[in-house]
Amino acid sequence: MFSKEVYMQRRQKLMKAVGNGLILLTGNRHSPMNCAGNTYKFRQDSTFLYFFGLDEADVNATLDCDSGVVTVYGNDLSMDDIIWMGPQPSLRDKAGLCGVEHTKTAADIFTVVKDAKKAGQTVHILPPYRPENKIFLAELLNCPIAALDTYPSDILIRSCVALRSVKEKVELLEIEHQMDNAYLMHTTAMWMAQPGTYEHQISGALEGIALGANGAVSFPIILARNGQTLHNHNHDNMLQKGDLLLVDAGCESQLHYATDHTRTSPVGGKFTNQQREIYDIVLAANNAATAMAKPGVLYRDCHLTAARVIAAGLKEVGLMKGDVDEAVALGAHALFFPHGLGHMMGLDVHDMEDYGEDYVGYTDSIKRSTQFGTCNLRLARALEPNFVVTNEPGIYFIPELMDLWKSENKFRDFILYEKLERYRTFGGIRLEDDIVITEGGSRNLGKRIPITPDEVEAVVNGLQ
Ligand SMILES: [Mn+2]
Repeated sequence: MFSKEVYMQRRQKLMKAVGNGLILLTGNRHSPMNCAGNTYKFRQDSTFLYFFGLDEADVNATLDCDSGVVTVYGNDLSMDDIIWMGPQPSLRDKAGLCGVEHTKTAADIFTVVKDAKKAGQTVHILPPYRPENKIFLAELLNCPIAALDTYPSDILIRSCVALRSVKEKVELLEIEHQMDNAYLMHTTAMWMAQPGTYEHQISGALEGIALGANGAVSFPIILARNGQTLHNHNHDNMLQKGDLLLVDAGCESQLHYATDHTRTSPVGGKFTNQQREIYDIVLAANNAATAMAKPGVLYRDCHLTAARVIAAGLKEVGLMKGDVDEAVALGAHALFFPHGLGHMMGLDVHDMEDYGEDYVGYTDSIKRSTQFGTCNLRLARALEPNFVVTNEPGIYFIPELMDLWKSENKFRDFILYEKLERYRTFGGIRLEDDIVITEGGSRNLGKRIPITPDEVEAVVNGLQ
């Protein structure tokens, strides 16, 4: 945990920003995997971690903006619990670690919320995402589960976003410290990218690195010779010489801060000329976006810059034609780059996505595009110092999408469909870094994981 002052200050800021009412924050519970006593690895709710740091199941909290009283609710262990799970500090002691003086039993929260409602106090909640918490909140607020959708508090969400978007020094240190494990995961994947190796052998090794560092993966690993499938979680294939292996993976620190990188390696150790040509374009797009990222710049403009670098590069290779700016404005590049440039990262890999993507990445004046491709951009708003964001352009050859657009004669003025045939089995390339916005620009977090084609080949060949 951070020092208790960190959590106390965050809670003060939150109560001040929300202004009045009772803020109700739910921690997570254990979630059964196949029976009640056999649970998934516990993951605390990120908002709860941010304001309390208490990394354990079955605790909840209220912050009374009107009286300033903060209370943590939970039960101390029974002798039976201690026999099975060992002794634990009392709830009072644990609450003390994050600077909370008031503790009550788990059941007391029902009375507190009921009394608040009776007194006409607004009860602020965040959008629940776990079924167990939806049931709990429905009981607590005495409303049907379906009606919970309309319940979350706009001001609470906005206040949490405002606080969590700007990373504190202690958070940046925690994230940056975790980058060594991210580096090890990705260089291990490169080193293992050999013919005859199965994808799951590599994903298993990477997950082991995350767990072995007393953390966890920050999201299910995306690892595939079929990199054109953007979120590929099937790891059944055996790698063959000449394949491209796309690995999008990250780990969580002990305090649950995420990393998220993507690298693409030539199986067996040598990019073909065709692969290297496309790789260089993606790398140029990544570098251009980082060079441009600074306070005041819309991340949407970084995304569009990356898209223009991609369109210009594909024009040079002979797969696109016409005016690059026009092609990107109309969305023709999205055949090859159908996702967004990146997202915020922090306690969640897609930071605060449980609040709703638009709250985090968009503002009242910066609205989400409806155009295919750009509509998937998670972060479009203006950057600010100490935002942590991912930069992850890619080029993919998705046969089904190429066939569909060709049959529809879509963007014939910009796309040379006949030339695309040679790329049907190419797969995809994505290159993702984690960057922090500084006062005057941006910088990579941690030592940059090998990324130039020469560097990557060297690692695959065991030379680095
Ligand atoms: Mn990402």
